Amino acid sequence: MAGRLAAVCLTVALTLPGCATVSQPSGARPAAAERERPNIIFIMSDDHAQTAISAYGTEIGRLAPTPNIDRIAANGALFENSYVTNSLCGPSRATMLTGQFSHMHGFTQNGQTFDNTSWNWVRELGREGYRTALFGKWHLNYSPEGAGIDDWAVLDDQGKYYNPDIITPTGRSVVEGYATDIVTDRSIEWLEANAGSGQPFALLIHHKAPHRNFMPAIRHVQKYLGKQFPVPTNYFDHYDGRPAAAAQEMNIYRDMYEGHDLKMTVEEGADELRFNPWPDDFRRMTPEQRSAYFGALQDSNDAMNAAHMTERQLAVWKYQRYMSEYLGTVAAVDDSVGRVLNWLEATGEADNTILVYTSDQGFYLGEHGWFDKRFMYEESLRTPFLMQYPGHIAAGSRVEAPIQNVDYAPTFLDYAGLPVRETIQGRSLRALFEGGAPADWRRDIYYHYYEYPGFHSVRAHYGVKSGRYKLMRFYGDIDAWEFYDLETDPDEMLNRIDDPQMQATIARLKDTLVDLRRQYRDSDGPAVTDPLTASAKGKRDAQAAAGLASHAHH
Ligand code: SGN
Ligand code: CA
Repeated sequence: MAGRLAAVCLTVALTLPGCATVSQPSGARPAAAERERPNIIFIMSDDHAQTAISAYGTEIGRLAPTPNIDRIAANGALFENSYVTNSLCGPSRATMLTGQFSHMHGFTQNGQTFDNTSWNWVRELGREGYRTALFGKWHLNYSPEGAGIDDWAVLDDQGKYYNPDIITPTGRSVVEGYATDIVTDRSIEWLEANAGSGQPFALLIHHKAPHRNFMPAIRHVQKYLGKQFPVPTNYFDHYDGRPAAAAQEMNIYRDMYEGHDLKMTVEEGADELRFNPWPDDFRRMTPEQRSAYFGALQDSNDAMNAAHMTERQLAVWKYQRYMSEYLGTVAAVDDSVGRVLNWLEATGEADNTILVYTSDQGFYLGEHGWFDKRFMYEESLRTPFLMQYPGHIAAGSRVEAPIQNVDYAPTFLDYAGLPVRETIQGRSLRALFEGGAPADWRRDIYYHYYEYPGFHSVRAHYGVKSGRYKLMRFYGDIDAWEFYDLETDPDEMLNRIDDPQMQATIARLKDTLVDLRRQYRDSDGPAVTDPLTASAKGKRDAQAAAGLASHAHH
């Protein structure tokens, strides 16, 4: 209770002069001046869907709760409308560091090389007296060398779940253990060594999980095995009227690798895996890890092989296996968040620390039949965002104002007492906690995805989300507009671009899109007013799905 009173005082200290002295246990807190400059802990996972966090009130969250991530929502704020600008790892990370859209920082697609010497908020805080560190996935190039971060140890490229290669300023080595735990251990060791030095700190914890190929820690392999998760109603999507959606290659029952991703064996009693084009993920495990991991799946695999399922039954089985593996990896991320929160609470640093949990983008958990991300449809456009700062953000807040990952950099600058740079295209979130969204807060979300051709064959597109409506333009070899009313069609199944009743709204959204592209200075891709050129039909390789869908009606 005393802690809570102290927290309330922090927000009103300026107006209630007596307050600041009321509940200050002598010597237990940093000096008043440093209290103005909070520590920052930025925890980001990779591909974590909002729907897989229980604080978001979802059915998956009920079946696979994330009690520690939920603590952040209880201590602070949960953002109900948090979006990315380009649903892909590298572009998203560059956006979070720079506060710019992809076309401005230049990292539009994975595989490009980020210029580490570009301005980023972490270096800026370091220059102003913060101790800074990053542990986990970088994925913008080989390492953060030159990015101005004091201490770092990163996973190589996408990172491996077991016994990952870790790159540090002094070289590279294989570290035995489970990636999420290794990254957490390093982070807590760093906190132990650097917190309380009188300098504020900024620590970035970037997990690999729950990214493909979805390998839980040994302790979690069976956590959700056999649990029945609700199959999305559009799992067997027909993709009618959505040519780009029909042409993707990110379907769970068609494109997922049965060995590499789903760890399915070839036959009952066998331990040989089905399609496994990148054997390194399993080969690098120790014999003990391998036998514990696959041993835990053997009965489930044997039962699957013995059942001789129909194509449709197998598609549903794959969804359940995917959920079990994906959510199993989330369990260790949640453990990690718990360890960091426990550390903050035990050391008394919690009151002076901003802690954020987010992901580099959202993810499909079977909606439209998919895994992966990239599309501007809701499940990958949305990303989790939870933030606590006791005394400054009211416990249990729910923020409805739409935010985007361009807002993180200006937020951290703001709280560190630094001016916002002109190059930044987002806006500090601080006002949202202090009196609510300003009248001129953004209403419309701008999005632009570029990586095509590429993994999973998602066509380039840009678009706007404006309240209940969404308008997108796919371009390139599929040139097509899509329009959705999310209120009547939250699953985005009905493209109403040709619906006569919608033409006025569509025209209004096109104008908004023109304005946003001008405001953010994006001239990549066709202009909004350019007529469609290529066939809108696209490759209809959704036949397998359509076949399964019609099967569903019998
Ligand atoms: C890897 C994955 C893809 C994923 C990309 C991008 N394949 O290439 O499924 O879309 O990463 O992910 S994998 O089997 O090699 O892991 S991102 O998080 O980096 O954007
Ligand atoms: Ca990612």
